[in-house]
Amino acid sequence: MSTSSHSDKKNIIVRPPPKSFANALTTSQFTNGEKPNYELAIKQHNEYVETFKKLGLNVIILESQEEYPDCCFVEDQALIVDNHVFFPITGAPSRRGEQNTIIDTLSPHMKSIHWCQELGRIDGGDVVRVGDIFYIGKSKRSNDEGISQFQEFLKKLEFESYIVNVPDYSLHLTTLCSSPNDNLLLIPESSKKILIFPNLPESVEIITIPDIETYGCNTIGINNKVIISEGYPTVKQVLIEREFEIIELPMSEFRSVDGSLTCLSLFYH
Ligand code: CIR
Repeated sequence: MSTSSHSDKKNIIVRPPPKSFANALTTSQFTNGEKPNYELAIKQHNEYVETFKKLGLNVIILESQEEYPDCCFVEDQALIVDNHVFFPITGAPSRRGEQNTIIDTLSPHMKSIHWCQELGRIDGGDVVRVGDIFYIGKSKRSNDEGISQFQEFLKKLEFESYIVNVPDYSLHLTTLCSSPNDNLLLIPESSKKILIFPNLPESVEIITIPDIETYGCNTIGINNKVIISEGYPTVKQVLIEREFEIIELPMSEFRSVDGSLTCLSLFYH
């Protein structure tokens, strides 16, 4: 979702977590190291899928892959911009094989296909689109080479893009912020000083959220609705005040391995 425009959300690709999900990578930013529970993760993933079905999207469900504990985090494996795709080389070597099924599923629907070249590294989770401007996180998963290749791809499509440094304690840029519509950016209070978004249009309102609700800053907007994680009252309140309809989803098991709402999907039209 982080690269799709708000009108792009017609088809969604998801993949349920595999039984090996307890071995997913984690920074433990959001937990004390406890492992996710597979059964509960499947239940939460089903709720996620049902939500998009109810919203009228065409949901494409890929098969889980036992050999890839992180395979449910499909967002990292493709950067789709207006049905043009850039396939990244993801920062975590253990996750690269997840991409093959995504390439096969997406490619027939794309207007053009572009490939990250060695030694570029970039994860889909490092890209946040705010209206027609792209912010690309420089994190431990994305390097200068990968970022500049993606920026070239965006330039050909006539989009502006800027680099935002992601603090070491966070996995991705999307771990810390989201733009539920073209004119809003949700970020945690302490990140406001660290995350610099160059050239942000004046029409964009930055809403700062208490640090204790950092995880809740990752949201998915669809028209006047916003999907948020359950248990983040300030996030909920600020969005209600701006007249959004809120859909809350339980995300505890994905949270424990740094996975937010946007990480579980890829959108195209
Ligand atoms: C990982 O470390 O790669 C996974 N455990 C979490 C990936 C989250 N993806 C995302 O932010 N797009």
